[in-house]
Amino acid sequence: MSQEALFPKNFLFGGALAGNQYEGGFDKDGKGLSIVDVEPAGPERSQMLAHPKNYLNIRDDLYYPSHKAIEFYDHYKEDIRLFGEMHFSALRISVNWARIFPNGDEETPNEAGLEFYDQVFDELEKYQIEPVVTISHYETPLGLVKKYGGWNNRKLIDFYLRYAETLFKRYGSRVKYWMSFNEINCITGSPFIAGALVLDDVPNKIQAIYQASHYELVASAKATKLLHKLVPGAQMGCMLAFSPFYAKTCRPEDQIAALQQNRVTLFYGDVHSRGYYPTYMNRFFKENNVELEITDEDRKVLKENTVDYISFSYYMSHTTDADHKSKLASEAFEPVKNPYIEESDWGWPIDPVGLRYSLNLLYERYQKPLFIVENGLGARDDIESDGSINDDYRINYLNDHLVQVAEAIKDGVDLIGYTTWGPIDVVSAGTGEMEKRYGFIYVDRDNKGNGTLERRKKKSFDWYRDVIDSKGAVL
Ligand code: P53
Repeated sequence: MSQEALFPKNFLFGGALAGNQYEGGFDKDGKGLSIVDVEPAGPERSQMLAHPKNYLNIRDDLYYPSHKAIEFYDHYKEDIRLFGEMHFSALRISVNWARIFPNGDEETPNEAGLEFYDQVFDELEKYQIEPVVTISHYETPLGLVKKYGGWNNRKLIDFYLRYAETLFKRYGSRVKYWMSFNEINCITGSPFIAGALVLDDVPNKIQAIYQASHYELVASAKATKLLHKLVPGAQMGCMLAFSPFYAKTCRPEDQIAALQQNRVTLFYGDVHSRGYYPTYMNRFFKENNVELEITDEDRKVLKENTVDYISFSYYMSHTTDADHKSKLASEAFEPVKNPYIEESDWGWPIDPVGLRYSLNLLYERYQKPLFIVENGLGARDDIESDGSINDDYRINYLNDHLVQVAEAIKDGVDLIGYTTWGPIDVVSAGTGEMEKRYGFIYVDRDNKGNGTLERRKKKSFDWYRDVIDSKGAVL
């Protein structure tokens, strides 16, 4: 126990969610299909994500967990009350794009979809929980894939802006912190999830991925410009999945490998924060036959509309060496084991100190406020015979990470807040499982969609409330 407050008074403390992973109601009140709504659970999921072409229509023989998720759509009052009981000061949510523009290319928004979020924001206000909003969290309308080919099409910039403008006008008075794209760098490893790209038949995938990245970066800059114009005082952040790469040894070649591997992610922060393409990309593009369509207007928009803050998810660190360096992030996961750290049941390295390292690295590089908008442990939970759920492993994970966050603040890092991933159990984005749980609140639903949906507090529920109340003194 530190016995002193470790976090500043106005520090935002809470949880983070994405519409498609908890709302359910996938076709309610005029919502269209999003890309997630055709991502099945089970072994087909990874097949689908790698080769989506033949999976773009709903099939009767597959189970799609986003369709029902945990049915927050009908339980939002109960769930937000529980977040209020933990004394959250912030909740990060995403607006589910296809609720607002069902196919993505309509001229006018779906009013019933907008009303749902009015109600969610009303409920959050009751408990003085500040909403933090992701505009696009892996849920591009499926119509934009089928008709336009996803983010490889420049037209998506305008569809995205129409959607963003609708949100800024409707909710601008209630939301200060916005994020343009969740884990934008994940497009390099998961082009369907993060870029709505179907690359089954595309020979130069790297070309396609970086062209789509460019359009997303321009869309983000244009949305930033619009936000600043429509809602003075509101802030736009970029959002990175940040898992730093360590070099396996002090061999100089291994250090270069780690440097280059980190740039696969940092490229997105660099453009968002500095407003121009870093020179190290020239060589990468040349060596991979990538030629991007970038207009003078794009360059101007990027330059003039950099982000206000840098947000990121942190779950793990990675290790690499000169023999294992790879071009795209997904290929780089776990090729080299780090003997100094343990792994979760899903093979994710657990490295609290890596979070302090990341905070320092990002703050030095960008000199802008940071916001940790995801962190947590996905684990199986068991209910004891007395009904309790003793998730000490989750408490330990979060405790150790928060201690390192406090160290980083002492190091001088300017940090807006910390929101844990999935404060209530939700569908896993990567695997589609319900039983990879992150929550302080257990939801009775299994991998196949069975269960009563009852909400039950885990041991970590009271622990997190005490952390928030004491501003970290109990850590
Ligand atoms: P799940 C991979 C690596 C790091 C973060 O992930 C990732 C992913 C994608 O799976 O995604 C973020 O549910 C994402 C959330 C997601 C969360 O991490 O696979 O922003 O939507 O649920 C945890 O365990």
